[in-house]
Amino acid sequence: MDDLQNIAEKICTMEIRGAGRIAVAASAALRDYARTLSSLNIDEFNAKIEKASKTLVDTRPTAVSLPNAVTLTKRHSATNVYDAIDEIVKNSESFIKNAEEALDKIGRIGAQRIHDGDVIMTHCNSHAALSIIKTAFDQGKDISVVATESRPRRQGFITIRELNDYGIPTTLIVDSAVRLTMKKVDLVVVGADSISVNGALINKIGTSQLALAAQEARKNVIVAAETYKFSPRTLLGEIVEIEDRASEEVIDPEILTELPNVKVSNPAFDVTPAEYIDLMVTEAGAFPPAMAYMIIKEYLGIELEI
Ligand code: RI2
Repeated sequence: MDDLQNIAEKICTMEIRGAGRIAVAASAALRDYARTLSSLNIDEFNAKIEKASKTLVDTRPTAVSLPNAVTLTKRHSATNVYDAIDEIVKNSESFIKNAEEALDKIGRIGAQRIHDGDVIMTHCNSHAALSIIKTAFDQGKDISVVATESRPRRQGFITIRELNDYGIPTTLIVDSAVRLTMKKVDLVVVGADSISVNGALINKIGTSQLALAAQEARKNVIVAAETYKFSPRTLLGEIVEIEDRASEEVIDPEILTELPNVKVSNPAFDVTPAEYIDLMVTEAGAFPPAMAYMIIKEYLGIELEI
């Protein structure tokens, strides 16, 4: 359980971050934990797996990739522990393999929408969005990127380093320069933490501002998302919880103690309604956001997480 606690801690503190990465890390942690439980009877085993699953899922509330990964990993129909471990290990291996392959497929499908000469704006640091950008570049397209800083944690710095190392010309902007800069951009490509059944995107705080500015400037917005980032629970009317993070991410705590009348609000994600999104690129194809229900039904099944 120590190793699993350690992974949970790293997800909480965002040492492991990105909706896809936390899902893969959680699945692997649950797999490795299951392997340590072979001396238990099946009821004890199931109880331990449930507890461990909750520990992992409780780390971050917004990215549905996390509960989806845990649910897909932990389910088994075995009546003895050895078979249960075997099923969980297989589930995890298949989830992780599919997640890796999905990134490649998203890259190939999404790159079709990128043309020679395009300037692409992206936000935060999304492996799925970067897969599209890098694939287009690999195809020899002459592209460049505008990357937002993405306050407060500045994941944009991870993006610019990655793009720099890949040789892709990149411009860093502060988040408040999005609207002004949109005029020079051809399209927006972002990732996803969750997508609800009505096609709304929940992604890093500030994403909805990119989408608003893009719509005003008549630029397309493409969302890159593996199918496991769609939320089955929204089918039951559930709202995706927006994670509120610590004030220390925004302001030095010492400065804050000098300001007794000031409090800090630090929502980590925002919601972009479907009407601001032109296309969702998944490993199963590119769809308009109105088809989110179909993705949930076909690729996740409505029994997930319910
Ligand atoms: P990939 C990240 O969340 C960002 O919001 C990013 O757009 C999203 O996950 C998807 O990232 P955070 O963990 O799965 O930085 O595409 O809060 O890498």
